[in-house]
Amino acid sequence: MTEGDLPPTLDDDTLAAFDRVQPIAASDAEIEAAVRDADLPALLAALAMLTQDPALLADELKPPSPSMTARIAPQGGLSAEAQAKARTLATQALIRYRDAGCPEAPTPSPEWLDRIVQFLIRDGHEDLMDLLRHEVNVPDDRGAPGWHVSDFPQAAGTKVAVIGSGFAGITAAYRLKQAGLDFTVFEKNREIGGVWWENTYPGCRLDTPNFAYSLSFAQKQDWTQQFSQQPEILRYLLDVVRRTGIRPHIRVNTEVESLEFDEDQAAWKVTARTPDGSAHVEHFHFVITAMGLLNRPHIPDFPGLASFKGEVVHSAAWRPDVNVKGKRVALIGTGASAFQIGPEIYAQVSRLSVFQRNPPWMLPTPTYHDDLKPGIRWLLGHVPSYGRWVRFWQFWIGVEGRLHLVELDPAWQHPVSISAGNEALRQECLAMLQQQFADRPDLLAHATPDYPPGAKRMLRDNGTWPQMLKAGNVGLVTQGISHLSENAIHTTDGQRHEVDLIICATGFKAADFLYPLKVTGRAGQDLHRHWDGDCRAYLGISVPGFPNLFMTSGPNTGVVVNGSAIFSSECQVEYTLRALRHVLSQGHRTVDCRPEPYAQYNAWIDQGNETKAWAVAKTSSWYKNKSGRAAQTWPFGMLEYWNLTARFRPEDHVLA
Ligand code: N01
Repeated sequence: MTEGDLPPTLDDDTLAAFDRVQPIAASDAEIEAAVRDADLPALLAALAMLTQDPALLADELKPPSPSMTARIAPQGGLSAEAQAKARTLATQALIRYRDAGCPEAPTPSPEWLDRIVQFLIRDGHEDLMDLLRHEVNVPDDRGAPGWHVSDFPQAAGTKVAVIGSGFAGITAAYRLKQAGLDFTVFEKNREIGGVWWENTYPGCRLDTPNFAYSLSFAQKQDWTQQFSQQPEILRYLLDVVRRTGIRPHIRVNTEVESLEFDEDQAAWKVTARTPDGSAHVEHFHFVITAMGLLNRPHIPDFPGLASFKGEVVHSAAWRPDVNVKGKRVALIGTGASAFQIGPEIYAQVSRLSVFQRNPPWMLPTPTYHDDLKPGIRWLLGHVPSYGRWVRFWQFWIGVEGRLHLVELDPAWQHPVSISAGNEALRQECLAMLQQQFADRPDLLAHATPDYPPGAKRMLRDNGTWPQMLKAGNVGLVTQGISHLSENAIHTTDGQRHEVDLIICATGFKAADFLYPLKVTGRAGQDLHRHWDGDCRAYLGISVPGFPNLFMTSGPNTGVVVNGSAIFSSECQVEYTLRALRHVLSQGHRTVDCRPEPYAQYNAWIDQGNETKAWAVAKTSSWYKNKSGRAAQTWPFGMLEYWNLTARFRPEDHVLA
């Protein structure tokens, strides 16, 4: 899919149009039916904002919001009685709103917003209010830089390069455009979208709800599913690019190969490979990397791989001509990618052999593949800011998420779990496994992880993975791969598995941040040599000695059980714009992080990670680097990261 696949013009090609809703023409009965499907706490909040009716915020309707276990309490844990009352009040409020002619939503006073948050979330919520305004105060883009380069005449001529045009690159480009800066986005692929352009494997979809996995400044109301499929997400990104007007700044088919800091010019010398294969060299004062983290395929160096005569494809490099029909297929890996591919293809192949090293823990998600309920879709399309409140509500539920269940209790004695909470989570997941494999104890033994939940990414399951494993033409291979030959994979038990096609769902070079970009900072220092395989950064964004360079999705910013990567990358971009404001407004040319705050920050991060399941457990995962340090993961809540990046700290930098 490319830009050409979008409709030529829309009625309203603006970002604001994403938020626009239709006036209500539905009957009372239709409204009542829609409300039956609603996420009630979010609907009460949206209607309270719309109508300012205090009855919608009655104490008895306040969601108790129990902590998350394997499951999320439906409707914030409201009793059946409270739910019934909430539905009646919401229906009446919508009917009154319709009868009044669907007036413009008033801008809520700070006191009223405060009251809604007190109802929805908690008392003593001051730390949340900025975020709330960022997320819900629709008419005002709270993430906007709030400054324009023309405010600072000394900053005229400042140029910024953005590397990558996935979610983070698009965010950076949009914010730079709002600030009026001269910027160029370099994209190695022939279209924007990053991983959502590259990953086209069968079954590719989100496993984080798209209300959270979308941009705060582009809240689409007409998602068809809660866990959207790849084409819908790519289409969304294409649409955002069009509506933000950043397309003319994007150079596709142009891969940045190296960055070299030029002290004289106080700028980065950017060398990029152009579509005709020639090198393009240009200086930019600032560089924002938006290269993603999980996009450089890792294909294990299996002995004999080169002698294999069949086809080999990596999940993230799927080609349209790969045909699985009637073939003997090997699926190597049982991570998030394999989990989506296997169930999608097994019915088409003659034989599917799934090569598993470690089974994943599965989170029960019965509605994983379902369309959004019609009532929810109707509410999203007709109730102003309902979608934003759903997003904020989901953020709140997920802000700590399952963090409390993956924290080590040093006094806890158990061969697998690491705390009482972790054991409770394990038991919940075990119960689901036991139920799903009740008829296949042989598979149950192999599908049961021997490490604590949270040590690796937990995968969503609605029953399709177990169903696939039980199919007559599917075999689970748990012996290690010893080597490959012309037409077979050989395992360490001496078995030979004949295959025509190998799908490597074997993950990415996640520990090698910015790979394969060559970055040469001050005094000729090479960033990869400096890191030596153990990547670190201040706030996940900057590294001392590499001035004017800002990363998104950098070291220790990956969220494991509590949030979305899109949220973090928006934090990183908004922080970067704050930093640029400071530098440009003060007439500085360079900003370089000081070594002490960098070291302190990383010590604090390491301390946080050391007590988490992903660091404690011995099992392999992409969260850890070769030295065993958790270099990818953010160990705290998302609100903490938001607050940490909300302010640029000049005292932590050398400004010159
Ligand atoms: O990769 P992975 P992934 N021999 O690294 C196995 C995101 N994502 O592409 O578990 C045999 O998780 C390895 O085995 P083990 C998401 O953040 C999101 O699946 O290490 N097997 C493992 O089973 C996810 O976490 C979505 O023992 C080998 C698998 O390959 C991340 O991307 C969808 C092996 C690799 O799993 C990565 O997921 C897809 C070897 N030599 C991905 N080497 C969404 O839905 C590795 N393995 C948004």
